[in-house]
Amino acid sequence: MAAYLLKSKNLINHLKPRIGLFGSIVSDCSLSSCLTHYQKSKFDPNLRNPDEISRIKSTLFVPRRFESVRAEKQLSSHDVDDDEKENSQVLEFPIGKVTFSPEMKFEAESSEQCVPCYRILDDNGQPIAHSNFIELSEDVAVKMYINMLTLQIMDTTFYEAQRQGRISFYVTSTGEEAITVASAAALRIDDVIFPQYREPGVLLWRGFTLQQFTNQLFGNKDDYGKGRQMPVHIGTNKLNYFTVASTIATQIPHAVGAAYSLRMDKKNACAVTYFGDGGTSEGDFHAALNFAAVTESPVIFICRNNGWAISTPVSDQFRSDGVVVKGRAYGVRSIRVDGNDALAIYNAVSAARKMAIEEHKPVLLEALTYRVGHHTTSDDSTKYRPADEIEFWRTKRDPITRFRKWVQQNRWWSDEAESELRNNIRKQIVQAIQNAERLEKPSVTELFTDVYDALPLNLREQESSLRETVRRHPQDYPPDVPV
Ligand SMILES: Cc1ncc(C[n+]2csc(CCOP(=O)(O)OP(=O)(O)O)c2C)c(N)n1
Ligand SMILES: [Mg+2]
Repeated sequence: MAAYLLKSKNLINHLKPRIGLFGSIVSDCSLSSCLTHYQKSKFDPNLRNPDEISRIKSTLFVPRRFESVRAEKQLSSHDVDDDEKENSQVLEFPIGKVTFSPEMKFEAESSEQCVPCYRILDDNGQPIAHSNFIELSEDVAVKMYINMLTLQIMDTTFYEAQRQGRISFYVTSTGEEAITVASAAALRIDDVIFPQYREPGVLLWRGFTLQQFTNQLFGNKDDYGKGRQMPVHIGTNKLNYFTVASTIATQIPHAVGAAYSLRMDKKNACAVTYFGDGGTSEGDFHAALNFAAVTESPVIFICRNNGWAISTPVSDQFRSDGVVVKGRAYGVRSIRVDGNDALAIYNAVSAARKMAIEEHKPVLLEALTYRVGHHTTSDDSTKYRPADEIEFWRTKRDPITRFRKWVQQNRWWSDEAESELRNNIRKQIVQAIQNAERLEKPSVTELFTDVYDALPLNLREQESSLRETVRRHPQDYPPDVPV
């Protein structure tokens, strides 16, 4: 990939100022030197228990620092040498021991080097030197691959269905399939998901069927949301998947609250929330990280940093080294991962889940990726970004192709299996669309149910006013909605 980029000077010049943090992906050398070896670290046998923590907490001004048993020790500008330590007085402050310094030194706004990006598979699907990862079973790896490919075919077919006017709206996950599918594979069904809108891969992994996806898109009477949500705004309590929140970032504090409750109930589960880089520009993200840190809640924050929030590039959203560095500011452990490497995502989320549940540590994971599709079917992204940038990520950095190479090297997949699966999935989706179109819509009565136990007067009035309006102007309302 580096060679490709060197050939394409124009592209580099374009990418650098706009998506500067992707610089770390450009050089393979920086990537191979940054592997974390969390598996080598031993688990702390004297894990703090919650009772012990609350005892300590009652002494407000006792400084306490939680030593990480898993995170690598980090060198920082705060590390002072022994002489300095001896000479300086120390301020015992609730946050810890603070040394004094005669030097007036402002903390730099950024470090010289970007935080490295954890990766296992190179662009060619080969494990990079010294990579240390959990061996995936054939079953899990193949299921991951099948889900990623299914998601890709769903996206193509449903996108076309929207263009044909059969559904009103659609959101693709193109280019980001590895993040959702591989993270879901590393979680357990009891882990509660708080999604944004580009994470149907998690639902696929959890067994949401193609027919269920399609019913939701068509808002028919078999849609769990009873036609009340926009297409793609799925929710199902059967799969511990909260309804999609497209009011950006609102799901992030919800996840922390849920995680806190899981911890109080001593559940062997965590909350997991997904959001985009755009979500980190909202106050909810910051409040949530802080709240998670102080409550020591088992929550994993998964940020899909895909370079764009609709037409706003990340360079117009923040000047920090991406999102990963924000974890440290709030006392949240964090890692940057190559979002187009399914194996790296799987490994990082597996480790994060252990930390969250066993150590009561919230974890922030920044997955570097790229939104290859338009923002939604209401967008044309070629109006604000160059076509060759999109093409580069689509052809050179596709996460599905990369993972397929690895699965096929292991002799777990073949060209025949590939074409059989592609045909099969396409047929199933076309059939699901035909079924969904035939089913009638939910009744308008459903618009008013499921919020109040007994319908209050103002809603009863609205309901009868709606019926009356439909009766008087039938031409303005869809004929297939029972009134
Ligand atoms: C509170 C709020 N503000 C603005 C919007 C409009 N909006 C919808 S999606 C979006 C961009 C989100 O970008 P990002 O979080 O990076 O997710 P991505 O679409 O890239 O996956 C915006 C601004 C919204 N839905 N909610
Ligand atoms: Mg984004």
